[in-house]
Amino acid sequence: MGKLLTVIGLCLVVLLLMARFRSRDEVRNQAQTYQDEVVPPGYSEVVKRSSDPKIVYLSDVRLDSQSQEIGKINKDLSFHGFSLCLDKVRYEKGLGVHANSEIVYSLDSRYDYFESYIGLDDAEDDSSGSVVFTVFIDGQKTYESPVMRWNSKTEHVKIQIKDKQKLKLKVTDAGDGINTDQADWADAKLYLADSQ
Ligand SMILES: [Ca+2]
Repeated sequence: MGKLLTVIGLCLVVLLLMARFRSRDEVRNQAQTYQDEVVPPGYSEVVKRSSDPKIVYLSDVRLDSQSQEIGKINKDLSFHGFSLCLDKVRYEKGLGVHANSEIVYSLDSRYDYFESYIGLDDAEDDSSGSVVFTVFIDGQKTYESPVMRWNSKTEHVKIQIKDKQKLKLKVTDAGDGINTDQADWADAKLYLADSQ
């Protein structure tokens, strides 16, 4: 009887160990699948999160208000929930939006610069999507992009915001409707003022 209990006990231990290793494999497989989903083939260049303490990513700060004609604004993912990708470059940080969208942040004189890379997300390649990005600082239009389509080159925006109070980011449909107007504020960030 004692031997039988020992054998049963050993079998239980083996079964528990097998289950543990299987669950680890499942987690690994899930991670691989997730990776495969979010990184399209051919995307080797990645703009990663900076470790510079002066940099604050918009996707990590509280926004004042947001509105979007369809769906929700995504943080660090495209509108459809994949990696933010512009011109075959993948960005770890940023905002995935869809026209027409508007996001407002309080600056409270805390920052020196706003910076971002912008464009129609690569998921919309060969589509009829078209958007215009606009940046307002304290109610004044400070930047407006050209009409950006799937084959437009990524635009780089860097605006001084020293002593400013409000930042508003808009993406509009370029006047032809919002069909496939999936756009990215990639690597969108603020630089803390020197006195911070
Ligand atoms: Ca459009």
